Amino acid sequence: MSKLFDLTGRAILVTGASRGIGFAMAETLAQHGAAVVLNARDPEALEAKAEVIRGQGLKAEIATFDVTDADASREAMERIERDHGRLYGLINNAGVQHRSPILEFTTADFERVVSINLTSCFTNSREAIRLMTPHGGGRIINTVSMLGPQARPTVPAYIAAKEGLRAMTRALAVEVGAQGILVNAIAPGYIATELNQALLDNKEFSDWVVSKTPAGRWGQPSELGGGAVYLMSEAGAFVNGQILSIDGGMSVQV
Ligand code: GCO
Repeated sequence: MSKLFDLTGRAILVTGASRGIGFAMAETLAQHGAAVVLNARDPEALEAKAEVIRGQGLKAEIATFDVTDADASREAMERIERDHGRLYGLINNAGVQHRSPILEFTTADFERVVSINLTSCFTNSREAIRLMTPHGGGRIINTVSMLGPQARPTVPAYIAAKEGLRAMTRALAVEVGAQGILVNAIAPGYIATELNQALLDNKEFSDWVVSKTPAGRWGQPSELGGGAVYLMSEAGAFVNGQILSIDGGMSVQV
């Protein structure tokens, strides 16, 4: 059997992994042999999700920290290095959304979204790169969004942060490629997650998503896992600085 997508022996930290896309990516990575470390701020929710993976006879640990706490993030990654010999991969998936008309959108709202969705990805990537370099490399995936190049009203902080994260993906890819570290991004379309529950419950909005998506439906979190495996595996060994869109074609439809 080909080893092209075999992640055995690869310790991979996934942030925002107690639900939605983050958990789906972590579960699929574990199903391909990775030793996954699930991060979120709620230890009970994390442990319950880790048990779902362990119940499949697979490897899953938890690391409870707030991604905006740079020291806690670094300590968690150093612990993975001690426990597994190296941190092979990092998926910067943790993110928040804030929807509000511009005149009611406070500066604090904006700064909070940018702090979680962009700044924490920078600090965590820097600390992961510090650990990966002596081992000859590793992989970083940033969860961006279809929104960025495309926009819609009421979510300016999210769009700015996610577009910035696309740019940071390219910036880091060109800086650390020579160290064997590949940095890419996955851009989900509209996925049926808890973060989007308010949109799913809004028939007008949900019908709009379906009408604008060539695949004619919302995506499922499980449909993001394969892209993560690809970018973490030998199959992705020469992919660097790229944005992998997983959106049913929505980003290319007029
Ligand atoms: C929104 C949604 C989007 C999706 C996704 C789309 O309010 O429009 O939350 O941001 O989460 O990012 O690609």
